[in-house]
Amino acid sequence: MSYFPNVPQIEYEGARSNNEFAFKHYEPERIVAGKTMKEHLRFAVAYWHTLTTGGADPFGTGTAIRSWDRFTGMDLAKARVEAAFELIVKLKVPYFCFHDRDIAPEGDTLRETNRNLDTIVALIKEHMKSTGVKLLWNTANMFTHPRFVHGAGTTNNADVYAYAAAQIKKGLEVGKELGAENYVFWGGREGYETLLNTDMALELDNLARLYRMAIDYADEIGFDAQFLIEPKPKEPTKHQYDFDAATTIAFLQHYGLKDRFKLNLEANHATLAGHTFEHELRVARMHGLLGSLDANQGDMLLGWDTDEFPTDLYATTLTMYEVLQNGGLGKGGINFDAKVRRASFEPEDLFHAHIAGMDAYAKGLKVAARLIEDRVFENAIERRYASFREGIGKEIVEGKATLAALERYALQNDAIVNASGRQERLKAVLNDYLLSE
Ligand code: XUL
Ligand code: CO
Repeated sequence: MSYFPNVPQIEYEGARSNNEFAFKHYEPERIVAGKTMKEHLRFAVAYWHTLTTGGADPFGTGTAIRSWDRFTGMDLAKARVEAAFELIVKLKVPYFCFHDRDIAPEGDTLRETNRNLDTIVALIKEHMKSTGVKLLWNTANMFTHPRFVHGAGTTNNADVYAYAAAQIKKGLEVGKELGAENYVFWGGREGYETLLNTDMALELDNLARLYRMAIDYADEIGFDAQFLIEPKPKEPTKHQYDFDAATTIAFLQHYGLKDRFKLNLEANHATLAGHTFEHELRVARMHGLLGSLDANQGDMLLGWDTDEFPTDLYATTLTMYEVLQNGGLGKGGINFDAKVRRASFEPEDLFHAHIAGMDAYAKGLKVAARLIEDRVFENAIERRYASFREGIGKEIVEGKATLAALERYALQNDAIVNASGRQERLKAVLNDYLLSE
């Protein structure tokens, strides 16, 4: 039985193909910059957006036509697994990601909830084995249920904190069972609405304590996934503690957790923080903490997380530029944390959306590889900072300069000469590369 009878296996057909169910740029086995595209991009399907949610927004109920929705309860959860693997295999995506609550419904008690989870995890494990599809990461949903109204790791209620800890413990066991390569913490409600009722210091200390417990338990059970924190500045809370890459890195440094975590960066979260995606990647890369990506795009005119599928070629190119300069994503990958629009409610739209995103990233990879090969930006940057490779600049960089020495130099150096930054020229060159690839 097929959940997507109208969709064939998706294959690469090249840029001139007008087959709507074909890749135009994503050629999984093609070698680019020393590795296959598949190895570079490590795509993942996000279970929640693609299998679980149905297009509801604050003004209307779901619109999505999903043939598995004729089931309910655990039957629905099981049907979703079948649909998920059909979609993932047809799209040639090597990985998927999920929250515990995406794949199995909550029961009346935590015990029952865990039993539901175990049943679906066993089913998923069989499908992973027969298809070769792997789990990029799993995570715990500690934000949907009303118990998390005040947060999970940063709640004021110790009973809720304990519940969250139990959920994470189970999540680590599930991750180990399914061979997850990473484990993600996104601070769904880890933030605050008003400082008037908030003990920020205690909340942050408690969050760090929870992370430490997770590390200890993963070590205890021999789960060797890379831990990832996913920054987001706001939504659902007014202020999220993992605001952006820099804030999260400061947190990890402060609490001595930097060696065990990396960052899972999301494009739309960067937009909400007032950054470009490539800015977030650069900050993480500088600190050796670039872990994985949640690929999507926001809308510059909207102030919330629209989670659109990524189609902006400038963004995918500059993102892949950072990824290549990082030497790849290691255990991480590119997870489509993206949803089809509410009006794109037909099942085929799920394929169009993923194909669009995969092709946009594939194109970005190819263009970024050529830009790096030709040292386009490297040469420009090298020239721009040449003054720090000789004379007084070299002394500054080598830590030999003092204020007095620099004053002596400045006093006798009357004619300061600056050179153009050539921004428009560089943007034109970027366009040339994009158009000629
Ligand atoms: C929410 C978001 C989450 C995380 C996983 O904005 O990005 O889906 O990726 O909890
Ligand atoms: Co995300």
